Amino acid sequence: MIKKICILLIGFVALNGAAQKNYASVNNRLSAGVNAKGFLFDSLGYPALTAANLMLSNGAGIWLSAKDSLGEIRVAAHDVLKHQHEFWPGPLQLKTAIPSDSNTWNHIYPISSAQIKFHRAHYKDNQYQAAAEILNWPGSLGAPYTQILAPFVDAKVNDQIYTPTSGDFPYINCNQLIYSIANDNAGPHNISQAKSLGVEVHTSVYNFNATDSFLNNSVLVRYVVHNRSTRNYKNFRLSAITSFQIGNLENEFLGTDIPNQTLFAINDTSEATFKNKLVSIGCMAINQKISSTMYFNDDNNLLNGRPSTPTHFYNLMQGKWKNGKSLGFGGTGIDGNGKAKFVYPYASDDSNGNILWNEYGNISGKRIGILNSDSLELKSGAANIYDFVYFIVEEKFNNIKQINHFCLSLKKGLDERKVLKVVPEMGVSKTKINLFPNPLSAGGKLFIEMKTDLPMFARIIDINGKEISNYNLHGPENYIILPNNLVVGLYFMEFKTLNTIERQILNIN
Ligand SMILES: [Ca+2]
Ligand SMILES: [Ca+2]
Repeated sequence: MIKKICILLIGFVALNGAAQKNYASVNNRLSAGVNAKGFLFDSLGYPALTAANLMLSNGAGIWLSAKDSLGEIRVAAHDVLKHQHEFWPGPLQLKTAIPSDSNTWNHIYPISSAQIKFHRAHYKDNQYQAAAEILNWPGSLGAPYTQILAPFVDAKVNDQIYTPTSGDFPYINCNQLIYSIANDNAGPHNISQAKSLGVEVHTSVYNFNATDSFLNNSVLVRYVVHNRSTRNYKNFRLSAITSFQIGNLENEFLGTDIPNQTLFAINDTSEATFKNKLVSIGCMAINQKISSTMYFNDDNNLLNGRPSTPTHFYNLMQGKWKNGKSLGFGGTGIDGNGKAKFVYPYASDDSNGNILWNEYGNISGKRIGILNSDSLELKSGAANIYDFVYFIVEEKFNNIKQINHFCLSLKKGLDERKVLKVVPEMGVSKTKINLFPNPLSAGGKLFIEMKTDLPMFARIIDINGKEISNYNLHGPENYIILPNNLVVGLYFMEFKTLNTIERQILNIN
């Protein structure tokens, strides 16, 4: 049923224009949806995370925090309980962090590799009408906002302006993707009661081709946080917040797989198994060090209840209870002994002698997990990237071993496909390219070493700018055989990728 809803939804998007929608989902074995506030959510029957007919999460998002130079705590939060967020659709103006109009920007941007392929093959055709998803891709914007919003390839003009009619196309490295642009500056922060950070958050939800069973059971969520304020944040943090619900009942237990940087939930056995399998869902941090995991309950408990002040959020994001008390090792974490940084780690906590601590002695219920990244500097004008993979595991058992096994295989699959490579989101970073040998002779083998996995278009041009030959390059190491008829003299090797262009002198002797 849910899968049908998702397919119908995408059909609707295609017919009526992607820009008119503020919610869409990517579909695989695991489906995920996102809205224009960067929230993976469940509203009007649209799931945050599902597999077939099975609900896995009814809301997932992020918390951001930092102290400013005056020592004041700043927070921006998604509220996984009431779905009233401290994020609004649209970008912020550079430096001033003035928000765009939230209503105008109340859109998400779904795109697929098939749509891009079709566009690239047909954009020159007579009568060709590009799909709404291609036309509406938020590639470029310009002053007073950032020039490049969502990654795209400047196919012909290389002017950093997204013009799909002249062959520009969205850049994605997965099967389906939804892009969402939000900010924390367009309204009051009524959940945390904190001042805003002045950040623009670009959320991408990816899915992958179904050929890899691990990737097929996963979606990747990338948050790129751009600091549009004039403040430098020395201890910026991002936490992934997930309200878990596997199936119909809120009867979950939490767990942390520390070596795999994963927070997960499992169903207790009071709920029927699904086709004789037990289902677990995990959230794994990919590119950031995780400093702690926590949870909170939907109640007024002074330690592990709902956070409602800037300090509450700040403490929880550092692995402490909201009143500042340390997480205890054992029990529910509020009544345990000693200190811990990770909640319910099974036997994966080295700092506590790998003593087993899981949740099986507790009463299962509604579980809201907090996966805390370590603090990082986020300077004015800079951006940090945070990748998380949500995944589903269906096994006969519901313990940490299956999570561990899945995480290792998933990481291998992601690595092999190079899906985690970072796109230069700002579109202005130069790629380091080394040519050797240089000088060399006509007909010789020229090695090109470049620190990027992005597809690269290269050409040799003479000093008058006339093209001699051109090449498509892929991967970090390449070589080309120079034409035999190059006469002695100076040339340029020109390299073009996404929105950047770079020339190097090539000396033929
Ligand atoms: Ca262009
Ligand atoms: Ca359940």
